[in-house]
Amino acid sequence: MAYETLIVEIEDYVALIRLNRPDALNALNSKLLSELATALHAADADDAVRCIIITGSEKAFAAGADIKEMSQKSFVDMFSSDFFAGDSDAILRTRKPIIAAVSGYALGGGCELAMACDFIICSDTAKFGQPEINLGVVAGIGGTQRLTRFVGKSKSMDMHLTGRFMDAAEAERCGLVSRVVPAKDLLTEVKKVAAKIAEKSMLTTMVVKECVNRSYETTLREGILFERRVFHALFATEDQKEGMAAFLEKRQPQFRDR
Ligand code: CO8
Repeated sequence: MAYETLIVEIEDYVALIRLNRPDALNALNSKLLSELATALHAADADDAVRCIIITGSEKAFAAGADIKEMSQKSFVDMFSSDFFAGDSDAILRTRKPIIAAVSGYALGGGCELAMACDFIICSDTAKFGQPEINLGVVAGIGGTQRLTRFVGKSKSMDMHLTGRFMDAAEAERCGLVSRVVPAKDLLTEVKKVAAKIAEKSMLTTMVVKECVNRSYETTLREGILFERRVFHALFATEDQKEGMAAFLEKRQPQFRDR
């Protein structure tokens, strides 16, 4: 399918979704978010996809929600359309793993989009920020909630209240990103990580996602019980038998996602 604001390529079981509004530093407008929701839904349903990467350009992952599109809207416009709600939630409905590959600016909605992915790998040029305060607004796609869970209250307050940018080294130090790589190697490295994930049982991969995400939604005791029950349940799968047999037979497992 052809998109106006995205470039999608599927290769070796990995879907690479590139945000493509170069003139606006990949600012997120309604068209882009709706196309992203469609692309994620399609990738989730496609047996040829086992891992998804969302990336931008070298200069910008995404410089935020599109300020031009929003600037003249009223409260009634925003509220009655529940602006961005359905499409920005599409990422949460995606069951396959999603890696954000961030180079350059990931600001406002761009930082929020990256944080909504399962994990973030960034280049050494990455700059994260929640500068909405400079526009007289607040983050609106989860930034005040997710950034606080990633980096703690003090740094989250600092970022949201001052609107300052955080560089890649700080982002790695405080746990916002899982790895930092040189800018020229970003996609090669992220594709290698995606390929590694794509080798696993898709069934188990989706279960891992559910378990880790559960830790954001529930108490520790309930989360641990959920994890233990899921662990027990996986003994009903062929992939558990295959994974453990392969280990004992000193060979690579052949998972069949069942
Ligand atoms: N929206 C629209 N256009 C943008 C955006 C944006 N967020 N960011 C950059 N652009 C455009 C610029 O207007 C410019 O276009 P033009 O050439 O037509 O003037 C082009 O991209 C290039 O930008 P700059 O010339 O500014 O490039 P610089 O290298 O000088 O600066 C920056 C790069 C620092 C990234 C700068 O562009 C900037 O500060 N951008 C805005 C960052 C920002 O404030 N982001 C937060 C936006 S608000 C938001 O994300 C809220 C999310 C929640 C929505 C919730 C809905 C429910």
